[in-house]
Order: sequence, then structure tokens, then C-alpha cells
Amino acid sequence: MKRLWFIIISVLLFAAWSAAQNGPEALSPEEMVRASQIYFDRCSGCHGATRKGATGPSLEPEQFTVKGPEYLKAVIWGGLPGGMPDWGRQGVLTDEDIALMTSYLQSPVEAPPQLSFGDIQETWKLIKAPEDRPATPQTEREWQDYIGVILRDVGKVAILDGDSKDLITILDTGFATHILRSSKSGRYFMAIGRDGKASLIDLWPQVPEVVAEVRPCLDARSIESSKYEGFEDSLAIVGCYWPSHFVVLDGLTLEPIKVVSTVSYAKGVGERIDEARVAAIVASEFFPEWIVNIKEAGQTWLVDYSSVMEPGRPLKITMIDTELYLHDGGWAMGRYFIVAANAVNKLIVIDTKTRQVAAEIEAGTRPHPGRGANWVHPELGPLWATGNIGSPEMTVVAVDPENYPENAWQVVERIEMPYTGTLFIKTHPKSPWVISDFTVSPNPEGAASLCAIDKESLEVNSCWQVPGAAEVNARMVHTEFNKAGTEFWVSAWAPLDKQSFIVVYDAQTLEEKTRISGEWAITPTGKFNVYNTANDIY
Ligand code: DHE
Repeated sequence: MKRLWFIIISVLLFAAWSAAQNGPEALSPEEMVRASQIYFDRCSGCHGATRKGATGPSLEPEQFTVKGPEYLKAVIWGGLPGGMPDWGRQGVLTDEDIALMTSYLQSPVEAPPQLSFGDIQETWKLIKAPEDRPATPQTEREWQDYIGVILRDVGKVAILDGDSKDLITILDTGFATHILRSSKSGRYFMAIGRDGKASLIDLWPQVPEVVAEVRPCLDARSIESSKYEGFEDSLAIVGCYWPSHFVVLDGLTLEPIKVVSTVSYAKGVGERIDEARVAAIVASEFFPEWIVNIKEAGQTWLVDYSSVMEPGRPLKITMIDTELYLHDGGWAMGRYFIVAANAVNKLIVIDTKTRQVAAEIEAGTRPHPGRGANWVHPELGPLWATGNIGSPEMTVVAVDPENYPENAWQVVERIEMPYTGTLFIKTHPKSPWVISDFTVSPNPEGAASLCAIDKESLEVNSCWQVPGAAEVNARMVHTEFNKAGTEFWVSAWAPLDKQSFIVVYDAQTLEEKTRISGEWAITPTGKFNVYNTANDIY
């Protein structure tokens, strides 16, 4: 036994010594710039801008003294089952990029750049002032049925007619555009890029156009407008992954108004968190405030914007301790915001009327709701559900404490799914189904599949592998319904060198009705129907 330990320790010491001998190759200033860019674009979302780890593990150089460069190269090329993408196999990073990143990750962590309010102001571009925009919709089309489709890897948003499926226009937004949100009136789409660039899209001209842009962050995932009565469409907020701050903007011009740091102290452990990233943001209907989730601090901030246009730009913030690693979430009953603390497998319910935490719920492994799905069950009353990345489960929660107090905030069903890896579920009041994807399933058959769950029996009705998806290595991702709730669209998200497409299904029969594709359809991910997004129908 002693001998075995001696051999193991010798092998580990030798590996550490040889890794140290091989050492990281010193990077030239140009290589450093390129590697930092790749890191920001591809890695920092999961591993953090300061490489301390978050959803993914820490990537500080000490992690690799034993594992060494060959291990690093293999992981960057082929990924890991826990969710690390296979950047090399997908063709996103070349062998040269992988070698560069291997050296970069073994080098000391550089402090990422900051942004001042002045820096942000300099990026602001008002392309068309509000007074030059149309006073009424200029299109014959039903603009509230437009569907904005994110073309992720080309940093663009395609606007399609949800009825005819015509491609109306393609607009430049930010790098690896992440989400779209609708203003309260629905007239504006707001896009946020991973590079932190926000774009305001006016849907009323004959052809929708970008009317303002600004870059409040260097890395971002969330954007929202003001929805409280009297403030509709008038303000906007962008939450940054880096630097650790959020920025309040004029909702009609995106002119920066105020920047607020989120550097804070972690809930429970009390450690100072310099990289405190802003995850999901929603706008309250009860108060003039945004619900801002600060991931690494485990806090939810209620940001009162009612006086931000007054002298001194006052902004009142109420900080609630919620849970570490808050990520995404959605509304239930229009009152409760349910946010996933995905690293601790919990759902936190925030009552936006009493402005308190109403409940904490055990989900499956790594819950990932997107915004979740809402429906009313004949016996159990109003329900909300989430999928889970790490376990084959759809977690269904009862959400009406006033009329169904006996089961409120209980998990009423854990529906067994055929695969893990769900990123998004979605439904519509007119459809009997909740549709689930399995986008990050390690099983290629799962990633190319969808399931329909019966809202009444709470059982899986049917699952199917989408024909032609696996052949182009496409992952099915993100469902969206049209305004009438008669059809739903799902993206078949293929790598850059293959043709992606969108499949349109009948929302009652689940039959495939048509496919939308073309040279323009490059890496479609999220899709957002104007009416459903503005009115929180999901
Ligand atoms: Fe997202 C929502 C963060 C990877 C597509 N994503 C969100 C939200 C956050 C987030 C915080 C909630 C925003 C809100 O409501 O205000 N996403 C992250 C990450 O940190 C992560 C894990 C890694 C990264 O580097 O970005 C990540 N996300 C992805 C993807 O790989 C997806 C599938 C495609 C892409 O853009 O790269 C993706 N995320 C989406 C979509 C939504 C989203 C489509 C909105 C869903 C909705 O219906 O509202």
C-alpha cells in the first residue's frame, strides 16, 4: 500500500515538475490582446472575468500546475460532460487558438479593464431621435406578432413576421447577442450583446430599425425597460457581467443616466465580492422598480427608479439576501419572480408586492428556467415549472398562496424526462403542452430532441428527435409561440459551417408545419414574439 502511495505521489510530483518546466509560453502583447478577447467572448460567462470560477470552475493558473497543458488543450478541444463546450470540435476555436488559450490560462490573471461613466457616455450613439420617429405604426403587418430571432455568432437580430414567416429585416446588434426584451408598449425591442452593447430597435417604421446604441459594459447578459404606470418605456437598465455594475439609461434614447457598482459582500459568508455579476433583471408592475439579481453576492436588489431623472439622480436600493449564484427566472401570477440559484439547486421566490422572499424551493440539479412556464391546472390551480440542466426532471411548483394555500410553493410534480440538459421550457395559454428542449444534453440524440408535456396529466406526452438536426450537429434550443398561440418555433442551432434552421410546429397537434431557413439563418438561438414578451406570456 505504502509503495502504491509512493508511486502515485512521485507521478504527481513529476507531472507538476514537468508542467513547470514546460511552463506557459510568454505571450506577446498582440497574443495577450487576442487571448483576452477570446476569454471574454467564450469563457468568462461561466468562469468569471477574474477567472475565479462561477458556474464553471476556477481557471486560475494554480489549477493547472498538476494537470498541465495537454490536459487543458484536450478539454478546450473536446469539452467536458458537465457543460464545458467542445470549442475545438465545433470549429469555434482553431488549434492555434487552443494553443494560445492554453498558454493564457497558465499565465497570471490580468486585472480586466474598468469603464467610467465618461467611457460609457462616449459609446452612446443616437441614430434617430424620438421626435423623428413615426407617431403611428407605418407597416400593414401585425407588428405585435413580429418574432425577433437572435443570430448569435454574427451578432445580429432577424425580425420575422410571426404570421407569414417573411424575413422582414436583419439588424446589427452586439457580439454574440444574448437576449431581446420588449418595452412595456411592445414598440421597442432592446437587444444586449455579450460584448455589453445595447441596441434599441424601433418596430414602427415600415422596416424596423436600430434607433440608438450604447455600450455600458464589456460583458453583459441582461437588459430591461421600465414598466410601472407612468414610466412605461421611459427608462432602461443594463446589467453587466463585467465591470461589476448596472447602468440606468433613457428608455427612448439609451443615453446613460447613472452607473451603480455591484461590488458587494456575499450573503452568508460575508466575503467581499469584486466580481459581482448582474444576472436576470425584471421590471415590477407594483412599484417603479427593477428586480436586479446579483449572482456572486447572493443578493436581489430592488432598484427604485422613480426619481432618477431628478437633480442628483437619486436611486433607492433595497438589498435582500437571497441565494448565491442567481441566474435566470420568470414571473408567476404576474406577482412572484422565481429565480434559479442554479449552483445550489434552488428556486427563490420573490414576492414583488410585499418585496420579500416568499419561499425557497428545492429544484432538480442546476435548474435553468429561462423564464419558465405558467399554466392553470384544473385541480392544483396555477402552476409554474422549470427544466434542469443536470437532472432529467421538469420541476412543477404550485404558485397561488391566496387561493391554493395548502400546496403553495410545494413541488407538486417532478416529471421524469428522457434526457438532462434542458435550457428552456415554454408554453402558451392556448396550447395543451409545455415544450422542453435538451440543448446541452451530452447525448447528441437528446440535444436534437424535444418533448411535449401534458399540462393536465403532468406526464410526458411525446418526445421526438427532430429530423435533420443531428445530421448538421444542431442542438434544438429555445421555444417561442406566435401571438395567437397556434404555433411554436424552435431553433435548430448548428455550428457556423453548417446550415441552421427554425422548425415551426402546430401548437395543438405537434405536427411540423414548416421550416424557416436560408443563408441568413446563421446560429439562431433565442426567439421573442413581441406580444408574448411584452405581456410576459410563457
Ligand atoms: Fe443565457 C437568458 C446568462 C449561455 C441563451 N442567460 C439568460 C439570463 C442570464 C444568462 C443571466 C437571464 C437574463 C434576464 O432574464 O435578464 N447564458 C448566461 C450565461 O452566463 C451562460 C451560461 C454562459 C455565457 O457565457 O453566456 C449563458 N445563453 C447561453 C447560451 O449558450 C445560449 C443558449 C445561447 C447564447 O446566447 O450563447 C443562451 N440565455 C439565452 C436565452 C435567454 C438567456 C435565449 C433568454 C431566455 C428567455 O426566454 O427569456
